[in-house]
Amino acid sequence: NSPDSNGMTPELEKAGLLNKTKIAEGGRKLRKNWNLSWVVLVGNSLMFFKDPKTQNSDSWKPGNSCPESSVDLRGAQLQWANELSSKKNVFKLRTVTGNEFLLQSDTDSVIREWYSIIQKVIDRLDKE
Ligand code: I3P
Repeated sequence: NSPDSNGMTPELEKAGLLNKTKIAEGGRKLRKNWNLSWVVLVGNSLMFFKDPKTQNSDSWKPGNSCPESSVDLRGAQLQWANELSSKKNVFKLRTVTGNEFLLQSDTDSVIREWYSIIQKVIDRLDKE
């Protein structure tokens, strides 16, 4: 059941702080630039916020500050990618448009929860 397609407000699935770097844009490789990001998963979108003041679970709602970037999870691919970084607990998210992000947390349980909930959303969209 997709909350987006019937006009209902999508639900907040998860929000929290992760280290993030974009490593490709439209298939073109980028130089890594790791930053702490407030990450919000709502409906089919993963949103990244820069401003620490936006770090609450309402930050994605209309009227609040805009995300730095937003990723459509439809058709996206997720994989563990510890070989792509000297950091531990790294996974890579690739969008259909060829944008690639690495996400990381030093806390094992935190990164596992994010991996699993993002994969769940991707799987749900694949079945639609
Ligand atoms: C990069 C920076 C990154 C590092 C990256 C370096 O150097 O140290 O943190 O990625 O390694 O190139 P610079 O600041 O000069 O751009 P990790 O922390 O993920 O290892 P890489 O080139 O092996 O990806």
